[in-house]
Amino acid sequence: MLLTILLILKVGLFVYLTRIEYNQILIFLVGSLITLFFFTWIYFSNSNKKQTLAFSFYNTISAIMFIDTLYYHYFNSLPSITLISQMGQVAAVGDSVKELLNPLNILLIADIPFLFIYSSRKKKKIKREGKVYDRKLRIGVPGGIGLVTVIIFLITYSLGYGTALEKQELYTYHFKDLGNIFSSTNTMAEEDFSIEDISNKDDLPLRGNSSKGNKKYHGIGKDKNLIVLQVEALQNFVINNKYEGQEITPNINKLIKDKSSIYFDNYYQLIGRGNTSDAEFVSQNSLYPTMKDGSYALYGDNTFYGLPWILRDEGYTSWVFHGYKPEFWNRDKAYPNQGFERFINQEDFDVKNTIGFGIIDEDFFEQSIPYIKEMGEPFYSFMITLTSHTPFNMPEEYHVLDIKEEHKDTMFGNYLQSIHYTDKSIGEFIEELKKEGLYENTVIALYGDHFALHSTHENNEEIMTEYLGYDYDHQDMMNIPLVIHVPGEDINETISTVGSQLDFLPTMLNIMGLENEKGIMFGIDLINSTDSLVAQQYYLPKGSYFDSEKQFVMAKDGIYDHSRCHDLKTRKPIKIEKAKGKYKKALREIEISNYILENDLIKQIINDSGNIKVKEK
Ligand code: GP9
Ligand code: MN
Repeated sequence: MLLTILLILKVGLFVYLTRIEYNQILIFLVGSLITLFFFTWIYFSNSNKKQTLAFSFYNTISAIMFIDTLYYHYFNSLPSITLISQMGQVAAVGDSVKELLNPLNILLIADIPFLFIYSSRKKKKIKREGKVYDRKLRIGVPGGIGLVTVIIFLITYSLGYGTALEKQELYTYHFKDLGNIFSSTNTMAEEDFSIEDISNKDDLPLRGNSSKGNKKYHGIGKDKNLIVLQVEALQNFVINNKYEGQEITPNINKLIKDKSSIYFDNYYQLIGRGNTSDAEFVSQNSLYPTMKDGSYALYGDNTFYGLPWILRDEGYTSWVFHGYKPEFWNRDKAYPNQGFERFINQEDFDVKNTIGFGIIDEDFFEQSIPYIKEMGEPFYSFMITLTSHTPFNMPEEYHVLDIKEEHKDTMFGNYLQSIHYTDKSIGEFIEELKKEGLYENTVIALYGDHFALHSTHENNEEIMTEYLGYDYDHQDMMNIPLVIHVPGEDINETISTVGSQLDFLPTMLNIMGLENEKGIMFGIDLINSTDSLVAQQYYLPKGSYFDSEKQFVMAKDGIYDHSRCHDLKTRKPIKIEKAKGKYKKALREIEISNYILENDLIKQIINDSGNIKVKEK
């Protein structure tokens, strides 16, 4: 009895912690009934192990709830069982996981040690009493509860609220998740798919980013070297901003002010489970990341035709630089297929000074210069920084900014120190390029991989809202900067077209005066098009998007009427009917991109000179 009551209370806590907005009572009721079903099934049985069974069930469900709520707090969705394969990666970012724990989460498992004593006493009592239930009770009680549950399910589905249970109710979600693993390999059934879906250029911007015609800034970087800096956790709010009178990123700001730079201030992250590595993948290939695992982990062996390959076809040498273990995120296996000829990693550097993950950014940049020189010209160096990684703890000697007492030892305060440090190392790197005579003939593109300060994490929201002077939400959280510097050009401007990492490749191809003749791109050239679609599926429910005028957030329960939409600038609500067309387009694009990855279609396109052979409807 005690275990049943406690677990039902936990079902209630789970509903609260996963911030279910609609149909809470229904979801609580179904969760409680299923709990009751399992307990009555166990306790009314005549098994002599019933207490052990009940206690194991209790512990398992408590542990699942604990993991779910922890994950939910960060990702705004429930985790899939497939994530078990990512456990190693989680251990590596362990520091950040620790920061997620809060007392209510811990409550979900804190009682287990105490219940051990209760359970062993209960075990003896059950043995002593030796009660035997007759068939009527044994089957009747759980059967009756099961029947009521089934009827509730049937009614819920017939009213069109099935997804509310599938996406939010503890047991239903995990049963469905398990079912998905066994039932499908493709997210998109072949009968739903026709060759036109890929080749119809009017409908989708696939392969539609031809750089032909009179395009602004077309080819201004032609034949120049290219350095792309992907900066760890560089958010846009620090750019051109001050903290207590101190410039946070003076060196990046200086680059932005340069007459030869373009700055994109409405640029967004577009990552999935692969985090940093997905930011790389999406930016290089203009494909959506998979949500099943890191894109490099799942599709590392596929054929691609992104920036490294396109530049190699133009005679460039393409290398990638990152100061960490080569196997992390499956980079060592994935990079050759991405088109990188060499991966300069932790093993190639003299790792004397480390912060957090590995070699400090200053050493990373300094020691990369000889390798860049070794590449010969024209070169493409893709460089991924590391030091400004969450939770942003650096030894005192690296702290330069004066942080107010109230912000000391907060994530916000530590982040400012950390990103200020990375900015300094970027400044030094640029100076070094100048000294080496490399700056004048090299295009530099710089962007953040993803957010630093999660809006629901610690007291970030409170501090950031106070700092910014308006509510800190996902929109600001996912906003990262993109800067492109083309030496010798007089082009200084800020472009506010809404875009994401998906648009990086087409934008860069326009700058470099190149075309993607073989591959497929979902993005747009942010200099010559304003037809934005930033379709998120991580941190926000799939189907959510930003476009040039609005932010649409699909409802977590999968019911369109529960979704929200607001004007990007005024933040005033917009009627959700207006958002439906692009919502459908977002889902369709993501499905097609997944289909391309799952079926390694770019390989087919390249091998068969542009033709795609897929089973027609
Ligand atoms: C490690 C680094 C991790 O190689 O890329 O960053 P993360 O993916 O955790 O942001
Ligand atoms: Mn990262």
